Amino acid sequence: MSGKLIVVSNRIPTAATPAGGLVYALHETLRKTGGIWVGSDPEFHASPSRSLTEIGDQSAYRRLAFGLTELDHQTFYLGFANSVLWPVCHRRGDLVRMSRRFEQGYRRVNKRLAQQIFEVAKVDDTIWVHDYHFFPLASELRKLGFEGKIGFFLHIPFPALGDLGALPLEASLARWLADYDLVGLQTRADVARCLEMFRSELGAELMNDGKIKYGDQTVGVRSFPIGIDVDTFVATAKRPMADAKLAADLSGDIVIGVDRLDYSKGLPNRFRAFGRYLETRTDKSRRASLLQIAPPTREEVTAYQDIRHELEELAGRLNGENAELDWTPLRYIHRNIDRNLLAKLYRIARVGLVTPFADGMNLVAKEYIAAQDPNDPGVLVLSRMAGAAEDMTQALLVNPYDIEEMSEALTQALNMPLQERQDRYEACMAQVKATDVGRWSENYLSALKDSRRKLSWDSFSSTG
Ligand code: GDG
Repeated sequence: MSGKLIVVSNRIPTAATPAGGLVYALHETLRKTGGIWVGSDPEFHASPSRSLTEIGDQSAYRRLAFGLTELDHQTFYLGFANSVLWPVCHRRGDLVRMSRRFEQGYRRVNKRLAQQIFEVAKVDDTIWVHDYHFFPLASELRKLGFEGKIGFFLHIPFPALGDLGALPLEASLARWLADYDLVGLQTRADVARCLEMFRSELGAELMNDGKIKYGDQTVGVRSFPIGIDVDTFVATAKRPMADAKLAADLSGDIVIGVDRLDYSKGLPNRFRAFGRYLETRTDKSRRASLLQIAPPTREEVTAYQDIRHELEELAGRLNGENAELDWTPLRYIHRNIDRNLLAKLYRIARVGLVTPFADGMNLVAKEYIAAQDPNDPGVLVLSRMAGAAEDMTQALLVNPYDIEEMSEALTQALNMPLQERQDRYEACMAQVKATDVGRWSENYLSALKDSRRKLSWDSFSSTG
């Protein structure tokens, strides 16, 4: 890469070294390459500034924050991003809330951000844009005359053609994405849906090299399945739990679920399936517990308030009907817990229960596998609808709408012989290692470096 790397994501990490996950991987990438990370800072909520503002640690790379007004927050973030695009991409058209103000806010923020980035970007810089908040960013940058490389990575599912109909007419994902050099998606199924959209909306055609072509433009569309920082997670999970009392309290058959409290994660059906398992188990002396960690998210959006109420009611009923004086079948924790503790909880749990209705990838599935003791691993029960299921085929794959099937999978997982657990763990772990997040960002950036948006005359002649 000749110029500098500019990463754009909705939130910018403020800690000198951010803990875990995608944010950590991008931090590590920028630490090596140098460059700029652009994102919003919640502290700036009330005081938007016209130019990007330096925040946090600036030693290895620059962190530049953009501000959002209260109106931007309501219309761009809570509105178009999370009440239109998020439900459309997660096949929940019934939860879409339409408002012209949302569209205007989304366009306004993307346009303003493009201007702010344009002020700091040089033509040989590479811009890497993350997620659904910024679909139109490349189009806005191109309008300003930016000709350098711009890549996009979508972390959530790419919507099916039928679901795209729920978007306002002005919001054309095809036109927006066509202004990127490389569109990265999580899975091969996402790529197939994206190609279908390009064909149908722009009459685009697929070329031999996997790029798509329309008019005089090409755009690369490829899957880059995201993963976790495997070595760090394995090392953390291995360390013994500092709190001996907590470790003793958590003895027995623990089934673990860890999800932001989002309607896409399938939590009510998970609780129902666990209840069904308790009812149908033949050995009533066996007392499994579901430990569900579900930190709050987007609490200002009505659909998130509704799912919280539904879950609280279900949790109360499940414990009321099944608890004993000395046994609480469901522990439901509605707050964020420490990442190091999380790794150890995964390791203790006999089953990892991951049952989203739709999910770009699902990193919890990969974290659960990475945290296991290879000599005595637990079992991953995984929704077929999670992106992770495309490659982790040796998990116990379930239909998240089928309570009976999930309950049976729990019985199977809790009774699985050691050899089968080890075989399944090894197959899943091979996939977790193959998609390590460090390798993911390297692969993406190397593909972006080799990509080229405009079709030149020589590539016309080589493809006939
Ligand atoms: C989006 C896509 C895609 C959760 N609770 C706590 C906590 N977490 C951590 C998990 C995991 C992360 O949050 C969640 O990642 P997921 O991948 O499961 O889901 P989304 O947040 O929806 O992420 C998704 C991902 O982007 C990456 O591309 O896989 O499909 O929807 O790392 O461990 N971490 C801590 N305390 C908690 O209480 N410390």
